[in-house]
Amino acid sequence: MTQTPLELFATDQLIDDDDRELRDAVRTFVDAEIKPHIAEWYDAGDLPARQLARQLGDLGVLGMHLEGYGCAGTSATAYGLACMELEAADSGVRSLVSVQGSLAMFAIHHWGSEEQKQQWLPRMATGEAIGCFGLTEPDFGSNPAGMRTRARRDGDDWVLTGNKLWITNGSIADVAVVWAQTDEGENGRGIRGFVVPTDTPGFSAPKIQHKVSLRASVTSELVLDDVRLPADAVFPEVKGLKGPLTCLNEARYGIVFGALGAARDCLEATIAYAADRQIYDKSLASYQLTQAKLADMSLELGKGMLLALQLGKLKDAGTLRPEQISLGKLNNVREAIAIARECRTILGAAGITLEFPIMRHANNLESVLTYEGTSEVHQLIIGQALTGQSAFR
Ligand code: TGC
Ligand code: FAD
Repeated sequence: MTQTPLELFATDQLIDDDDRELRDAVRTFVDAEIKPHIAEWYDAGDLPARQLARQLGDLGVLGMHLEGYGCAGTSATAYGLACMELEAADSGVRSLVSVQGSLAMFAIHHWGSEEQKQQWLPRMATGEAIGCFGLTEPDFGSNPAGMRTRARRDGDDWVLTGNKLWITNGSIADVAVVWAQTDEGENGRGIRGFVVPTDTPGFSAPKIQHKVSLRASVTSELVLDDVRLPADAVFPEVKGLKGPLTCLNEARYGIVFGALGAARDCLEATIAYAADRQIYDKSLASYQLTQAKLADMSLELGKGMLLALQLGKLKDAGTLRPEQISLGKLNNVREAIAIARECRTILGAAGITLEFPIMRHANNLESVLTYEGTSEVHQLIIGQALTGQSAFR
């Protein structure tokens, strides 16, 4: 009798009934509404984001682990498991949900004024309004403290000028959370967050073309050309990098689970392919070298799942620390990409087409390895936690 890799680890026994039920609902949605179309969307370099956001809102996954304002208020573990199912379809779909829920909505929920929350969160939870999160700039990715986007006071107003790059959902967003340097502190300490309706004069968001990774996702530049905002557009309390980094903790946590979804999808497709593929009159699955690869990949998938569930437990208990999230993001994305590439070898030439999900996942995972903190950044965060010494600069 054959088993799927995660059945072998019996990880379902570690998940409570409510979380499993939510996970299964997301899986059913993904199987019916996303998987049949995803290769086509990827090929076209686009996805029907507006319609999808509405469907994801109906499913209840947008800002699902937030409380109030129309959000579902689920456990963190349930949120992680939802990310896993979404990324089993495509990292671009998980990105849409991560950026909406963990970055844009979380930023407003955690740092916003009551008026900002009331204005945006209910519509973002239903998918009627789409959000993006602008931190990265052309010259400042891993080191956001150096950002050049400026926010200056003009009377009571704020005026924003600068450029953000590689911003998920940028061209389709109704609202952008934009982080900008003010003159309220040096070396990143004056960074503040702004809630920018994207129809504000001076705001534009051209779409980045010709990506060969994360094609089923909208990635954009944000251009802020003297964007004038009222005094109450700023997050009232938070100053410094702590503002955006608190949001990144949330999105990185989702990726810990999400990356495993992509890996699981690759492995399941590969096991099925190997069973069918005949080589020298025997199935490819019956060869020892194939089985050794499948066993090693299952081991890494299962270990990654145990790590993700442990981090979920810590997050639900309210004790999860950023360096622990880095352990999960570093390991699970690194292993997911290794699994995707190894699976591709088992499919041979067939592995390079969109008929199978594998090369699509492998290409997507190149972005996942880089965004939300590169592997090197997470090594440095873990290194700092272990030694007490910062090696960033
Ligand atoms: P450092 O001096 O260490 O810290 C500056 C201030 O921030 C606080 N802090 C944190 N707060 C909350 N959570 C964390 N994880 C935090 N890490 C640091 C820190 O306590 C300090 O606060 P205060 O009050 O004392 O000022 O900062 P640094 O300049 O040395 O930066 C180092 C580092 C590595 C933390 C940071 O630069 C980093 O993480 N770089 C990577 C940037 C990144 O991940 N960008 C992601 C952009 S968004 C994105 O990619 C979306 S992809 C789409 C998708 O998710 O699908
Ligand atoms: P760099 O920072 O230039 O890094 C280049 C290399 O140098 C990497 O290998 C890095 O690890 C290494 N490096 C950097 N610092 C050190 C160091 N101290 N020591 C040793 N090595 C180092 N950003 C947003 O703000 N919002 C978004 O919605 C968003 N979506 C994205 C979507 C996609 C598809 C992609 C690809 C990116 C997205 N990003 C987004 C940007 C992403 O967060 C950045 O690409 C990432 O933080 C890395 O920055 P960078 O690309 O400028 O690389």
